[in-house]
Amino acid sequence: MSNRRKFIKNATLGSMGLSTAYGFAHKNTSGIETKIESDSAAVKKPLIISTWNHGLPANEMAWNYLKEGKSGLDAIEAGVRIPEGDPQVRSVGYGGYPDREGKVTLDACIMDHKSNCGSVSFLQGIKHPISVAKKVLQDTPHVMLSGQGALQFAKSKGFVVENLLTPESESDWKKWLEESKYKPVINIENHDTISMLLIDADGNISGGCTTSGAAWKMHGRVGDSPIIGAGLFLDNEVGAAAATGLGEAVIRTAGSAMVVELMRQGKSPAEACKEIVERIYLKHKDHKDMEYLQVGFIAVNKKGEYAGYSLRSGFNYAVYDNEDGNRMHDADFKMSWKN
Ligand code: SD4
Repeated sequence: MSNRRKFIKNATLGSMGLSTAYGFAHKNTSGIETKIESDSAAVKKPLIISTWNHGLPANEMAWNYLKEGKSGLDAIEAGVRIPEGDPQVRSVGYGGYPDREGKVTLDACIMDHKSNCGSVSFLQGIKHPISVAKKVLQDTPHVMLSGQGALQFAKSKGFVVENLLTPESESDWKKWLEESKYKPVINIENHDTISMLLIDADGNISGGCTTSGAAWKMHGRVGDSPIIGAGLFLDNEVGAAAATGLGEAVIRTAGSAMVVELMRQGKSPAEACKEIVERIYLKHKDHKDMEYLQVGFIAVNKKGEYAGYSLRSGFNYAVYDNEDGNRMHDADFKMSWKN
């Protein structure tokens, strides 16, 4: 059956509360039992979930790709290219805030249901790092390319080098220089990283993540977003998770990988996201980062159950499925910004 026909069939079955057969309680490829209950009636697919308001247009594009029968990987790439190319989105791609030296440096990664991954970090001058990350996945024996090497690779693949610092971002940077205080104000300084997770019509999971990182970071700083296991992780037998927020805290705790492992042990996406946010809180409550710490996770399991949860208020995410279309959800959170 063509992918397009499968998409229509599964979307129809999904809306009837039915689905093609799925087994969830099984030994995975490493022989470890995955404690996700067998429930062939509950698989919700296709399903797309993305961080922040810019997730809505990104989901829309990714959904159209799936509808046309394109792969999950292509849909992720096409979806997150929307905020990457939008100069109004000041935390991703073109128009993203620069580092303290006025350089826009970008991080991105992408992963498919076979655990193939591609990633670029500290990449400059390329508007769509997600597409370079996909090329790393497809055309190299590696997972991650960084800095000059990533740029050299991008150029060899025909990517055009351009100035990504818009006049608006340059002027904000100059204003910041007057005081030069590093204090990332996540959710307030505009929207943040886009992370996208999806289940395609076959029930296969893929994910991607792209960002300009923390505004006014040190030159050379790389966050969690291009790091498989930190900013993004998935196991096609279990589910997927992705992060937004202060990358340092997510790296310290291997955030997304841990959310997926908790789901493997039988936790729901909501329980798994909450537990890892609690853990991040406990590890950081006496840390210097606590004053401005925000982290948020989105997660989806193989059944199509999904959730978002953040340390502090203000995190939201976009979900697209056949039943309810494309809409925003406010994530549950541990505390408000005043605590
Ligand atoms: C980073 N996690 O570079 C990214 C930034 C982000 O919400 O997601 N901000 O640390």
